[in-house]
Amino acid sequence: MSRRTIEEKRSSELEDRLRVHLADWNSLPKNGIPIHAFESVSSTMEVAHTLAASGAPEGTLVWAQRQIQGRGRLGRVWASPEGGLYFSLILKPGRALTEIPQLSLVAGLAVAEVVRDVTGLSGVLRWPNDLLLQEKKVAGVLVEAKTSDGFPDADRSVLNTQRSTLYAILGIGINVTSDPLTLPDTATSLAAVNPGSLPVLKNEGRMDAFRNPQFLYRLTGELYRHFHAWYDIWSCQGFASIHEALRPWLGFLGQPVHIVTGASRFEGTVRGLDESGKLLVRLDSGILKVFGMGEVTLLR
Ligand code: BT5
Repeated sequence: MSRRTIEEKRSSELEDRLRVHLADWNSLPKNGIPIHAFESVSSTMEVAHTLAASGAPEGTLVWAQRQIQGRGRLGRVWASPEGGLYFSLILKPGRALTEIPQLSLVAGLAVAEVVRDVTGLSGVLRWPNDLLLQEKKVAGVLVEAKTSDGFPDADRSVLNTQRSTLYAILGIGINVTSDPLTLPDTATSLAAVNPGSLPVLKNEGRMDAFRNPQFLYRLTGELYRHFHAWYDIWSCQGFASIHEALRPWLGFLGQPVHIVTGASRFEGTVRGLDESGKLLVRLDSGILKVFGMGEVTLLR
């Protein structure tokens, strides 16, 4: 999507509504947060890449009511009907390229905390980028880095440590009131999990609160603030504090799983994260293996 098409498709009405909920955020950048909001867009990732390549500042928010070609990792599809929260943030992390995949965990932590705050339910983070509620996926996180020598996704950034990160795009998708029929069987939404309380919206009825369009804007504001608080800590201090805060959220600890990376499949027991956010798994053979990427599924 070209810069011109982006400008033509922007919705100033949506941007104004979002701005209300981001107005009290004044840490970054100086003149308020640049917001690009759309009723419908191919993918907020694609738009954010175009904007970042043409110099949009760190903190720029790209937001959509629905996506036509929402994407996950490795070219997978992210179902993006109306009723979900979809946004991407432009980041210019001052950390080493090898640390960029940690952003997925930084964002996952923020998503888990905000979802708990608004639903009263504690989810489980499935390394490296999913939030599960009642064993179904309610949110996903995607990190794509643009480096000085090309355009790999962050998972492969370890291959050449001489490269530097020009920018990273963080994408977050949360199913809020999305119709379950439009989602994969493995997915759920905030409205579907029947939460007990909604501290953020305590003066409104629970289901009504989810179904109120204002809720999406408020959720965006909460998430933006929450993510940036952890992002600032990560930027200044590295992964150690994130590692600590993630501990109670990490799913499948001590449980048997299988992990698929590329064409390989492993079975073992999750032991936790190493100091750089990679997954530690005790394989059935007894070897402790470190995974930098992969799909983790619980073995029953
Ligand atoms: C992810 O990938 O979980 C990353 C999702 C990131 C989505 C955001 S929305 C804003 C921004 N713009 C985009 O275009 N993307 C980002 P992955 O781990 O590869 O998971 C993809 C898998 O999750 C799919 O293969 C399905 O099995 C499942 N899935 C697809 N849509 C889903 C949904 N809406 N809810 C839950 N699971 C879904």
